[in-house]
Amino acid sequence: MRIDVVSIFPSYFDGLTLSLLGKAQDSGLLDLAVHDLRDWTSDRHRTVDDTPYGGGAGMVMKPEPWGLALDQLAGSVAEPVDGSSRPTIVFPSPAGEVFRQSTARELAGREHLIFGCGRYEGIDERVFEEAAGLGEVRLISLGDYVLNGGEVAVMAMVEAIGRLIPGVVGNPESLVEESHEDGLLEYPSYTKPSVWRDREVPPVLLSGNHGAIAAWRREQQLERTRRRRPDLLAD
Ligand code: 6SD
Repeated sequence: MRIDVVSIFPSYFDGLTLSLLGKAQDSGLLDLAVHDLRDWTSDRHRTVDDTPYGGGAGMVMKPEPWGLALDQLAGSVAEPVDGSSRPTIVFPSPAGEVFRQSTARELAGREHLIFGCGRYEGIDERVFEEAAGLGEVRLISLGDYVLNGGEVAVMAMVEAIGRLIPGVVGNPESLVEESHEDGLLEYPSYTKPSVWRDREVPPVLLSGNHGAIAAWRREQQLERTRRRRPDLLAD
């Protein structure tokens, strides 16, 4: 999978060279490139923002650098005749659809993702219209809170998507037993020692009875979900 990220703070993404996603890049499973939006400016000050039409507080990201960046990056991957490699272009936004595990699964199936990180009061609206001519545009929210820009949201999305690329997580069984994969929260985990500060590991886990362990874990998933996330069980 190819992922391009465009930001005015590319060093935010240095952490993506670590751990599992770093290995995925070394092994060629993930081709990740982070770009500085200012590379598509041409003035002396490498300007990416301007005052908003209609007035109001703050600055808005100018359309021209975004247009040039997206033209170049959308055209950077060879296009099969059927057009199937048109990229999916994601802009994080508190006004977008909520990012879920199902969204991560869907986007992990794409050949080419481009993430555009807004800053200031956001990006000139015409950039989204223009991007729709280059690929599928998705405005996606990490959750119902406001960040200062798209970078942290893109970090989270790239990590959630990247670990679903086949081969990135060493033991694929660890992908199916985690929170949100079956609509429930994950069961609790324990390791040695079996007693720590007078706290015992639930005895069923030491019983060797695999049927009883599976039943106990299911019950824990249901109980936790009822208590912490009743919205996941509603319908
Ligand atoms: C100015 C942005 C881009 C500002 C954001 C996304 C979520 N879920 N909260 N806040 C956000 C994204 C804020 O550019």
